[in-house]
Amino acid sequence: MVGPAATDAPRLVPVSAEPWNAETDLTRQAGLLTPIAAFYKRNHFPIPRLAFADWRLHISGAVTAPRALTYADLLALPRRSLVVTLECAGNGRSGFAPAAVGEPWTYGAVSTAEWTGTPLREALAAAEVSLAPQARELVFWGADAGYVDAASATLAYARSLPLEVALHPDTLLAYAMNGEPLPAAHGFPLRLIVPGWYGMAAVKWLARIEAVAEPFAGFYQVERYVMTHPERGDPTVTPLNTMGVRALFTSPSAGATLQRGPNLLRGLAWSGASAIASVEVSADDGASWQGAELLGAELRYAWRPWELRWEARDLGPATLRCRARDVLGALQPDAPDWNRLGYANNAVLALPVVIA
Ligand SMILES: Nc1nc2c(c(=O)[nH]1)N[C@H]1C(S)=C(S)[C@@H](COP(=O)(O)O)O[C@H]1N2
Ligand SMILES: [Mo]
Repeated sequence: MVGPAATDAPRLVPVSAEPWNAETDLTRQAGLLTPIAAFYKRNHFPIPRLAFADWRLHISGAVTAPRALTYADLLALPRRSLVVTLECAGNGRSGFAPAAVGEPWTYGAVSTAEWTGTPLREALAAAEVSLAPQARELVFWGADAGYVDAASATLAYARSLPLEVALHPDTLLAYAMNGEPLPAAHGFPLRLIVPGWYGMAAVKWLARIEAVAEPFAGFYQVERYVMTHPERGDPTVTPLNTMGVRALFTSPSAGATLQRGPNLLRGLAWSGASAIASVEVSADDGASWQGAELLGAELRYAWRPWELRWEARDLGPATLRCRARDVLGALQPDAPDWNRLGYANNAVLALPVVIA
């Protein structure tokens, strides 16, 4: 399918060099899949360079017997491909005022690929792994690690999933992306894909899967990727899971000049919880909304392209807004839910343009 090309390089907008964080330029997103070279990169630590020859996926903890699978073992298992949109929970963080802690993503920490691998449940079955009755969660350990100031400790990247999510037939151990072996930056040789969830669940460079009897309390499980509102005196800590519903414009870009008369507006919409039901556009600060056309087939886990022919009547500056509703009825909020770590900002965006 789509492979890296030198001309794709400018499609990645750097956010930080080490660790490597970069967002995709959505105004250049055409079609459903993001080419690998343009796919956003989100890393907490330096990228580990692993060789598949001596790599093993260890399965341990509350299981009847620990096991280790080789790369060849995994390739021999039943294969499944899914087109899945991955969005960082921090996407849109720079839209919070006052500024929230964390990488200052604009709106390009989201991309879509076709992921191929084997359902995790198939791998466990093939390895004849039986979970002990006390097992409650599976913890996924990445091979990357580093010193984390906020934790005053050296940590590996690790995340857990409840058993029903981990063992869902669409939860994949993925070894290919857009038909190519997983690139180093995206988790070679193996990463988890949890369709519908924010990107933090998709653990890269998988080294070990551990069944545990108690809820996992690792740094990236309980100190990060949680919504908290200490500023309101609210002690509730809500772990993030599925991606919020959101629509974005891919064309025009912010500040573009449009002609008076008909203009084709285009964008993408997705929700982690369900398919997209509708996308609407407003040019009058949300007083009235016009329905856009959803394009292509509905894919359960992928963003949906949309377009609208919009008639620009008045010369001068204008503000366009788009908003999506998902099949479960979730609608984007008008204002972001400010939270200390700046997650899940899926508020309706205002796009300034000029009609000339
Ligand atoms: N091992 C490991 N897995 C990881 C991360 C990481 O830093 N280390 N980052 C997570 C986060 S926060 C996101 S958003 C996605 C990004 O995946 P990508 O770089 O392939 O786009 O990977 C997730 N998996
Ligand atoms: Mo992320």
